[in-house]
Amino acid sequence: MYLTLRNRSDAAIKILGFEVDEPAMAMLHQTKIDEDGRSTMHSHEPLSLQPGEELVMEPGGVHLMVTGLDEASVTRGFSVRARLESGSLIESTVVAVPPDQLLVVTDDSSDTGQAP
Ligand SMILES: [Cu+2]
Repeated sequence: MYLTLRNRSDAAIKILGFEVDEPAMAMLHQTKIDEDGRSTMHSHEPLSLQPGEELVMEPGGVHLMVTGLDEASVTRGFSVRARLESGSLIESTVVAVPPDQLLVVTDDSSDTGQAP
């Protein structure tokens, strides 16, 4: 999954990880291309966002790997929680969109992203 994260606070935040409802699992991954041109995935370090910083996840970079989701959750949407270093959880509902319908909608709805 490719999410757009924005730090709207005036302090830096660190996201230690993401949680979804069991039995599904979420992991932060980083895609890397090895010497043989193969694409491999590694778990990513905690994410840090400076005040006002926006991170747009894109193919080939950081992504949230979600496994074990049932079909209904994929179409209806499901809850994703970001666990911050401060101890708080930020919850958001995510609806999966096929890549050919990918449209990045931000809160101020002024910019749109393109499909890869
Ligand atoms: Cu992955």
